[in-house]
Amino acid sequence: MDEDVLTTLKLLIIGESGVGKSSLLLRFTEDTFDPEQSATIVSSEITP
Ligand SMILES: Nc1nc2c(ncn2[C@@H]2O[C@H](COP(=O)(O)OP(=O)(O)OP(=O)(O)O)[C@@H](O)[C@H]2O)c(=O)[nH]1
Ligand SMILES: [Mg+2]
Repeated sequence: MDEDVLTTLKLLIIGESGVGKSSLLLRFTEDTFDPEQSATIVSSEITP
């Protein structure tokens, strides 16, 4: 085994809007929390 190989981890976070997906990721990657975290994608109605 090559000891220098870096492992890439891909993580898919799925959930209802506003449940805290971005906050969870920010806590994990930067150990920070923003109580006014804005929505990642501003919701827009998808009409058939
Ligand atoms: N008190 C508290 N508030 C939280 C927690 N996690 C997230 N929030 C707040 O809840 C709101 C929504 O959090 P987000 O991380 O933006 O949620 P999201 O799932 O990424 O939302 P979308 O991007 O709209 O899908 C923000 O105001 C956060 O600050 C928590 O563990 N405790
Ligand atoms: Mg988000």
